[in-house]
Amino acid sequence: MLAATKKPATKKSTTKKTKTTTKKTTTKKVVKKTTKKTATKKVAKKTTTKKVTKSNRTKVICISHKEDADGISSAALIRQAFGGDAILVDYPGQMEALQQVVTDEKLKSLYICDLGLSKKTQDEFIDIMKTLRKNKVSITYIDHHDIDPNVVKSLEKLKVKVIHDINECTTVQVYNAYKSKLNEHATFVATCAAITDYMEDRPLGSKLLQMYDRQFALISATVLTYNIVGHQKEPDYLLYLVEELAESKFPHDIPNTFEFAQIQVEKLSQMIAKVKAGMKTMKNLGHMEILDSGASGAVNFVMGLSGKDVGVAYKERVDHGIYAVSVRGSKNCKVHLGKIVNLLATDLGGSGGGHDRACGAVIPKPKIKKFITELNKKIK
Ligand SMILES: [Mn+2]
Repeated sequence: MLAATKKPATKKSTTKKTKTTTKKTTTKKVVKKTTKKTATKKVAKKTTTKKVTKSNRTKVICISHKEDADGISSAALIRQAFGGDAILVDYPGQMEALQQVVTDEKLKSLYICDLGLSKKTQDEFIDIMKTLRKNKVSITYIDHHDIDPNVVKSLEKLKVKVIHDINECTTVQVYNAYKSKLNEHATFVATCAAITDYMEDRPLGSKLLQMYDRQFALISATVLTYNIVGHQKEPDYLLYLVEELAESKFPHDIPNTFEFAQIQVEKLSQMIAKVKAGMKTMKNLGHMEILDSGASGAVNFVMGLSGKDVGVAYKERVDHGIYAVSVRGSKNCKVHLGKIVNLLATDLGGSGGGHDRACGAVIPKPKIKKFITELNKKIK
């Protein structure tokens, strides 16, 4: 307990440091690059108006997934290759972030990483891309979630660069596309991302893992993941991780990461007992409502301990009137859970989707039982 109370305190102090440094350095960098320009710009702004705003576009932004090592590592490699700032979001927060950047008159190029689209979001997504392209913003969409082929067509028509392969994690694809702009350490960042996305056995992912001692890569990926999962409510810490990875730090070189991982491991071990006590089963799945942690941290235990090939964990987001749902399939699960959940969630007024054996959804609170019973029917 002492350790548990001690560590977050040190963490807070580092986070605070980064709170100020992250923002300052990033803004400083932009200012540095454009000091002279902005000086003249400001003057120019006063006299002319629209012509200037066009040439004003200097900003690079990467919107990436904040919940796992693949999203954080993608943002880190984009930062190493192109500079700029990251905006880290979860799936439901993605559209809000896009609505925000679309109004940014300084935006020059936008990278969108590891954020799948669903039936519910894809039309609005394309509309926002249209507006950005009208403003001559260059856009690169890099992902590995299942995607509607018509969306890819629409994006390519708009000259959005689409890098999409369901067979490699996003960071490996970022690495592969931009290796000439990245240093050697980027291979390690990509390896860790592949491990956490269960994709270190894929053609590119496995080649990267071969470069490193397997156990060293596994412990690094795991510690990184636990630090990401345990800091979901501290956006500045997550941005700090992006910076440190972009600057070629190993997870063990980032202060307190192993100590923090130990706290997470202890929490997870308590989860095993809770899941054993609270889990329910249906014919084809195990499910459980989670009250005091994230659903995604519990879902693998729900699947594993239920003895079923599909596990569902759901947590209420009280102020939103919804459940955040995580779904996992075992290796024996032969259906594409991401596709099924995308359709089912949309039918129930929510949204969702993802991979064949790992996906998530947002479900309106009154529909959660229906979601589980329907999913149970659809996966036999
Ligand atoms: Mn991913």
